[in-house]
Amino acid sequence: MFSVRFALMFCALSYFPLAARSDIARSSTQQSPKSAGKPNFIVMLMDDMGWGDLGVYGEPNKETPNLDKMASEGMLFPDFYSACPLCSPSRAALLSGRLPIRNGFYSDNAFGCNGMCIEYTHLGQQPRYHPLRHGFDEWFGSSNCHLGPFNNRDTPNVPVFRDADMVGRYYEDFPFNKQTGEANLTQIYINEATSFIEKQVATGQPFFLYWAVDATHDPVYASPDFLGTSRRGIYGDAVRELDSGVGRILQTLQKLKVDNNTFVFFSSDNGAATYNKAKGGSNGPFLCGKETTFEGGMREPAVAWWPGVVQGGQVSFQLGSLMDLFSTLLDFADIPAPSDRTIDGISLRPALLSNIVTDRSPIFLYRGDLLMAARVGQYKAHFWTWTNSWSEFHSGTDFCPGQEVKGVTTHKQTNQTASPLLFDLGCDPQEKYVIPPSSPIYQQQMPAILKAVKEHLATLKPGDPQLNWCDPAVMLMLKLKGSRDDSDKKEI
Ligand SMILES: *[C@@H]1O[C@H](CO)[C@@H](O)[C@H](O)[C@H]1NC(C)=O
Ligand SMILES: *[C@@H]1O[C@H](CO)[C@@H](O)[C@H](O)[C@H]1NC(C)=O
Ligand SMILES: *[C@@H]1O[C@H](CO)[C@@H](O)[C@H](O)[C@H]1NC(C)=O
Ligand SMILES: [Ca+2]
Repeated sequence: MFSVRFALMFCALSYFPLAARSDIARSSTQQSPKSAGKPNFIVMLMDDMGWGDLGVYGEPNKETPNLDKMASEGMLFPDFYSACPLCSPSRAALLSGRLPIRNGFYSDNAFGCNGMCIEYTHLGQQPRYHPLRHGFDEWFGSSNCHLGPFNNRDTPNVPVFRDADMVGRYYEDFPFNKQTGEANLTQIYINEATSFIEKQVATGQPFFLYWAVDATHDPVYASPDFLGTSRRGIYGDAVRELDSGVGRILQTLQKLKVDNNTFVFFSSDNGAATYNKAKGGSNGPFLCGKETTFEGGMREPAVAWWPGVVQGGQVSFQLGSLMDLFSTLLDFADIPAPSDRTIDGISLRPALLSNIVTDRSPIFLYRGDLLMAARVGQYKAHFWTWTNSWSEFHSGTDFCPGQEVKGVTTHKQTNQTASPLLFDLGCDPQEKYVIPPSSPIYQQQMPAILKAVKEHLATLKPGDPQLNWCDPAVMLMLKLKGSRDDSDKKEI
């Protein structure tokens, strides 16, 4: 009987409300035995790593020799998006192929439950959300990540699991030095990944490895061999260590001679956290960062690698989304996509195999249940603009440091629907120059965008919002940070 082994590394993944459960895993078990030619899949998903953090995208400190090599041997996607500017909804979309508004990973008081809350609210602590109940055969990691230290009875430190068993807690059994940023977690995740691959190759079964590591998410960390080795502090150290992990995983595939039978895709769940300023990552030329629907919030680094199948040294201008990985993996695995629901992803097969660009429905950029913007071709229209509230901004949290664009990076939630702001991302990837509504380009492009949006909204059936509720145990850290308050939620 054919089966694929699924393994999940690390955090972020009890993100499986019922509607977003892993369809990939479920449908695979219904397949007929044709295992001989089945490819393996590895999705490497970084946390808050920005488009501009890779050498191949122009980061000047050259911290990513392995990723740069991966790109030179594979295909680079400069126009690739996440499905949400925040961790959890973005990840649920990747695993379900569906927009968060459909799969339920959103909050319906659009600007209400604030960004951090969405990010750190994991409805996955109940047993029913365990990855092993959603198609994964193995799991190492935690349903929450990068939280704490809590260290008390009411809010104990976050547990780490190996499969069904708890193997310890962050800060206690998996030490993390908040002063120096020293932690050996990335090394653990690299070793887990390579030993899973070795074990799977030995059994001859195809596998899917979801390597969702988080060293570039605050609190950023690195192990002793990498601490202090980059030119941009601990963030660069973390990037270097993750890059070395990418190298070790690819080398393991080569050593085991399964590289030409393994599709590897590298990306990130949302843009770099620009509000961390010099301690956060880089979104390259793009506007603002994490939590926003400007390019810096959702344009992601993306590299595909499959020696002998995906020709090396290519750049694809395919407009892509993390949700496409769902459809692409099903396509390569020869598994029909579920027909009982709308799938937002498309298969990237034509791009990967023949560098053909597929025309697709727009990339929709949501915050909560509010459609903020849409990209069609190289044009992007903003229907709403907002960065963060004035009160949050005045207390020091700036999503767009040094990048204010008047009338665009607004601190009021501004309804632009009557005259959407249009940008040509081809000549203005920085979203700096609004195209005037009176211009021929505007009059030519806007009707097509509005038509596509109208069709999208007309048929959209929102899932039950599952992120309105915030677990107080998880929210404690936000209280400690003290940077957000209730008044932020009310501001319109
Ligand atoms: C990381 O591993 C090194 C070498 O094994 C060890 O000396 C160090 O204490 C570990 N650091 C942490 C924070 O666990
Ligand atoms: C991969 O390469 C090996 C030789 O290294 C070859 O025997 C095999 O047919 C190749 N597989 C694919 C899918 O190209
Ligand atoms: C936004 O503006 C449009 C066009 O003026 C209007 O139809 C819509 O009701 C507004 N939405 C909200 C929530 O105010
Ligand atoms: Ca993230």
